[in-house]
Amino acid sequence: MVFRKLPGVSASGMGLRLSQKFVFLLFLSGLVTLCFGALFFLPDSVRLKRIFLSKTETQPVTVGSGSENDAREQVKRPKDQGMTPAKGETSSIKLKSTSRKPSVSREGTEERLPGGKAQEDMTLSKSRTESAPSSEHGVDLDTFSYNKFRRCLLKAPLGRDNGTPNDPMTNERREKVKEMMKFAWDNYKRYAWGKNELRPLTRNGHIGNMFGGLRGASIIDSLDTLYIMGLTEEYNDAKEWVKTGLDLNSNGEASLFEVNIRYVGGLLSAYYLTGEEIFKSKVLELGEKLLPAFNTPTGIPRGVINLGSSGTSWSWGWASAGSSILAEFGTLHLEFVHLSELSANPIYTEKVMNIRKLLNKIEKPHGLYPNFLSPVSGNWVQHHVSIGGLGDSFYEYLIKSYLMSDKADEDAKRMYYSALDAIEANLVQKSQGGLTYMAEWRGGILDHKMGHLACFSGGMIGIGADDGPQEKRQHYLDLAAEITHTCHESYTRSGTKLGPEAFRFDSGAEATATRLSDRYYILRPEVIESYMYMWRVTHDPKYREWGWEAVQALEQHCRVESGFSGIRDVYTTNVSHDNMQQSFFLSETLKYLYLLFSEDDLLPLEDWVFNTEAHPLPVVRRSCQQSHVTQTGSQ
Ligand code: DMJ
Repeated sequence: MVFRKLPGVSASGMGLRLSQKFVFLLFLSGLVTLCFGALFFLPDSVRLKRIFLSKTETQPVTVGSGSENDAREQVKRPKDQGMTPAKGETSSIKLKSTSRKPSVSREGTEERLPGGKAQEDMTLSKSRTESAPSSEHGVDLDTFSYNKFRRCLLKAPLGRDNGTPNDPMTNERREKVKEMMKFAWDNYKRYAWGKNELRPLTRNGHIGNMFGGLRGASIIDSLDTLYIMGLTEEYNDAKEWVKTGLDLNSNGEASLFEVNIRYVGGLLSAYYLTGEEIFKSKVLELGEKLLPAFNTPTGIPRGVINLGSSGTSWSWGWASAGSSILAEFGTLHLEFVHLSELSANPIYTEKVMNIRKLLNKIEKPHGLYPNFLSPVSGNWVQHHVSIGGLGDSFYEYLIKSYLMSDKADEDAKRMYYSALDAIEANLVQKSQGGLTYMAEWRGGILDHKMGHLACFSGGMIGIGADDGPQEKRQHYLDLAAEITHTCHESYTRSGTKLGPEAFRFDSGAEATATRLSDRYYILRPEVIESYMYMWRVTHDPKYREWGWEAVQALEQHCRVESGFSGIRDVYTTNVSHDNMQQSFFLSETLKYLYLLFSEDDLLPLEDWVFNTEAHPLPVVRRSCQQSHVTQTGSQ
């Protein structure tokens, strides 16, 4: 069919005139303008956004991974819902947008949270009238009330009069120790500020490779010592450096153990003593970086961790068959419980409770804990047992976990006393000269050697004496005193009156080093640590006397023009210095000496437990626990 054009009828075929067409077009364009105007000028509406924006743009930003083992995924606030605000607090829970990019797993796949719910948990922010900073790291910092924590202490942390002793001679000795601290600090500040340790002979700083690019180990390790000694100006300088100089965005390989005991421990105790928010925010930021170390088939962390975004971890090259070290993975409990307490995030406690569970279950040769364990199979790798290096602080943290839990952590208590029974049955020896010592055990064969590191055990057994079976109390006190006596002998039998790194009880030796390579002293604290605990437990004046002998020896042989240095051979008084002022000298050796000459109410043991780097951490009282995370697992 063909359409023909009719006269007077337009091509559109509607039969409209030009003027009519014009009016119609005008009407149409008015209508279109009105519709679009409505879209753009009406109030912002989620519905309209849903229509006009693409689906992907409305998805929440994903943080973390779906892998169960990925620790970073689990850094979230699981218990926010249902929290009722405390009196005086407004609880406006709101969604906070996060600028964090999706993290990428080592395999290179994007990591996602399992569901939107968890995502919401991670971004919940709770605003309160008590203003507190919010972390960029997915945890809120305002769940912990410092005031509430202080009210829960039984005594004032610094005592009635900062622990000033009544008798003038003890006070003079204490002042001497304070002077030593100031001298060590001033020289560090002058020649090595911001580095990890001072090299006092060459007057420069040492960085080393233990802390994965983190700096200022001596500053972090000194914070609490300066504070309790009343070295206010020095403490303020240290605090200022933490604010402006402590950079946690390092990408290096660090020892999980060393970063934990020095940095996490140092920042935690600085926070608990002072209430300064900067310490809390730094320690929570750092704590999160340590979590990927636990991503192993068993959850037993490896020794070395990359602090950068990869979170990769390795076993030490020297540790046989890729094993993890008992004293390393067994020395996290105290700090991690406090990380959970401060962040209200159970993840940290869960990580260390998982280690505990494995160690509790695994078969132990003669009830002993060997030093090497595979993080893959969860089996022992070698049967070497020692209360010194490689094993030491694992035992220390068992009894201290019990004490820090306000004596609630029954598993820790049971494991500690049965380990001690096994140690007594297999390792504790009496020398021909009548000295009690702890030998090392190599698959049933005894090595009659005791390391300086093992000398902490006198103090450990001393503080645990009261909580064992009543009938063994005196026995434990005697054992603690005997071991401390032996360690003191290792000092008195040297020319410098300082003890060697390891001493032996064979081939005619009695508490002396027989190998040249064991003769050095690097300003270690363990012997003095035991004096301090034994003083607190018994008040036998000999411990203060022994401490004073050590002060004099340190002054005579380790003090140099620009700081304190370790020595290469304790048996020669013509000393050769190793040119290193270790950070633990400031954190532990001088702190324990200061406490030894102070009244017991300076950091009373009812309220405080010292981590293995001598950083005081408060007892978490059940009635006062703030995180709702039990120390024996999450609720
Ligand atoms: C410190 O870092 C700690 O005491 C650790 O537990 C063992 N070694 C040093 C001090 O000797």
